[in-house]
Amino acid sequence: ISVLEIDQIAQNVVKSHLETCQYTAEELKRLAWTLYSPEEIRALQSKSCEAMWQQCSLQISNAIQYVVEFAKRIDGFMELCQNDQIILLKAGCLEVLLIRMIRAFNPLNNTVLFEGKFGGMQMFKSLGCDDLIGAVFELGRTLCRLQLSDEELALFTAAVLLSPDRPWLTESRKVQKLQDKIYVALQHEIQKKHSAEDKLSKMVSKLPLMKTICNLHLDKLEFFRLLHPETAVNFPPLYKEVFNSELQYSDPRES
Ligand code: 4D8
Repeated sequence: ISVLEIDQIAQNVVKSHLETCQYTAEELKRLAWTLYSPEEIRALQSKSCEAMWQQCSLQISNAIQYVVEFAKRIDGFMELCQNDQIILLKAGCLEVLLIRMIRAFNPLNNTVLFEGKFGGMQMFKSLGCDDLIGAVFELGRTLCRLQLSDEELALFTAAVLLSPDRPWLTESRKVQKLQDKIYVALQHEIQKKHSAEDKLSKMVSKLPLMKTICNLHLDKLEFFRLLHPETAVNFPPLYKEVFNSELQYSDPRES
């Protein structure tokens, strides 16, 4: 593998990331101090659990669409068999969202962008998932400390998406080769910026917490479905498709 090839991979992944980010870095900087007022926070907190779940699933579903588009633009992804494309997206898209979240996370006051304004974790109180939300905000804080550039974010999310160890992959060797190249490009990018040499291992060390969060989210969703089946059937199709536990055939790329 040549330096030229590494550069081409980095360029393609970074371009795909920037084209599918929904907010530019400048937009986010401008928005960073647009906070929900205490009254608005109170209004969110006094929503019913069902309404807040509906609202969050809609936001997640919207953000997933951009992740699907990101995946499609990564060289090599569309050359994988359809089965594997679906497996990688289903398994990886929440992790990608959680990494992308740091662009919309303000560690100075522990707030995150939600429907156009920033708010702290108390805004999600009515979900009844304080442990999940606590873990998400903790991840936000620790990832922000790494001060990742958009280039690093792009390559890291691509590497997470192209994880060869997802269950039921048929061509995991092919996925492995793509991921290897992306990690080489990421290491190269880190060296170029003269960042700490252990930055990559610090990034990788956050993956277990992300996996925990994903599993916690699935547990919460399963429980919510039992309590409020009539609300859960009306969740956005893409959200249902990505997080359904049934082994039924579905393709998040088409929603
Ligand atoms: O660019 O699309 O505008 C989080 C959701 C981010 C969940 C979204 C959320 C994001 C997860 C709403 C609820 C991450 C951005 C905004 C909405 C990812 C929590 C916060 C996107 C990056 C920040 C900014 C609640 C967007 C984790 C868990 C959900 C349940 C249904 C229990």
